[in-house]
Amino acid sequence: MAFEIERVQALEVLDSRGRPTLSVTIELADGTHAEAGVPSGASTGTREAVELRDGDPARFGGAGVLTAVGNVNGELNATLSGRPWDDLAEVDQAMRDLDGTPNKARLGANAIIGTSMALARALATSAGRPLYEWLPGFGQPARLPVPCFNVLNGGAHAPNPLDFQEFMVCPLGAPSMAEAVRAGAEVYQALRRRLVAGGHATGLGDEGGFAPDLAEPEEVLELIVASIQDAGYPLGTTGVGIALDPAASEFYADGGYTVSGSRLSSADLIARYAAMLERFPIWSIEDGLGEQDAGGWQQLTAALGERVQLVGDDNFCTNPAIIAAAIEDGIANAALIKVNQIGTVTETLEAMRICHEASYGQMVSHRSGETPDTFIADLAVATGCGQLKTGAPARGERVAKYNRLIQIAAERPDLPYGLGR
Ligand code: 2PG
Ligand code: MG
Repeated sequence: MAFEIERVQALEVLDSRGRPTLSVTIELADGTHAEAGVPSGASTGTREAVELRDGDPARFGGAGVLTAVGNVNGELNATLSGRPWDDLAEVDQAMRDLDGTPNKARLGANAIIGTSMALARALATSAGRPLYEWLPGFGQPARLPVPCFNVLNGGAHAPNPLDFQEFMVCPLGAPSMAEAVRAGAEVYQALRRRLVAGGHATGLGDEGGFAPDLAEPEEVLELIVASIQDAGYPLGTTGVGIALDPAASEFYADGGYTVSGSRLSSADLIARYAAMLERFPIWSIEDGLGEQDAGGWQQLTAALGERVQLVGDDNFCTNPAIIAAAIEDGIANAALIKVNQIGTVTETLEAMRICHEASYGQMVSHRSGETPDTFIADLAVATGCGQLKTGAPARGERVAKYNRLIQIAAERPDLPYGLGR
């Protein structure tokens, strides 16, 4: 059904790291209002759509977004308002055309994704439907995703000596969404007790996970396994499994990797992961190798792709064309899905469709810089992808997404929970 946009407006607000981001508000001609908060990453892929920052050192150390705000209030508002549109995809395409660059560098992917998310939400509201029902799927029936709780932070998200960025606990065997969130929270509290008992600091990283002074990934994995057991859950598919995001691009340089001071080749790191799979209930590894290391990724996929989910993030950037090429090249078997990495909701859904058709998994994801916006919880449910990572079961901007899943589960008790495979 055709619709008209009355006005698009943006404000410069703060994200969860205290850095500026955009809040975009859309008003439709029928009076519907909707708002969206734009997320922002720290460990970013080089081929991500461009997040436009002002670069004015006098404001926020150059990180201000007033130019992007001006682009929403100016060009985007002028182009999108006061004419009929058929659907979200048509508006998303119009924004891409207006931007005119391949990576949204002129208007800013932050300006465009905020507008796209706000419009999706406005159209759902206008249609009287929850966002998770309104968002168009692509053949996978809706389901409640396994929440992947990032309980221990390192890498670019914490100042500790840990090179691996994310250690997630995933209640694969939970009987329901609410029980899954409970399991994540109980393991998190058990981990806090273990850290305190071990004399470690319990300060938090950017995604709400603990950031103790530990360097060896295996030491962290031992602590997490013990915490899952303390909390009374079985390990692995019947209980709580572990997912890793080493974010290896961040510790790759000059053709090799540096993990807790040791220099490793791609083959060494692959062997290290293989050994971890023997010892720990790991079911998913994201960015196990760097985005610069396509050959290594092929070896990784050939060596471990049958045993574990291998998720491309920095190397895929939620980009439909890049993912399609990687599928051809035998790289990974799943993609991380971040709306701001590609910059429109329509292209995000296209990336997920391409994965689905190639039997690649899809894990919807937050960014390390977030707002209380819960769009990605609805996106994960609507697309039936079965997995959502959105930080620790702590800190408002992370918890908001998990609480939204609990709300959706209560509204729709008919929806199945879990990975769906
Ligand atoms: C990642 C993300 C989210 P960032 O690497 O997967 O956890 O981090 O938003 O900093 O890119
Ligand atoms: Mg990642």
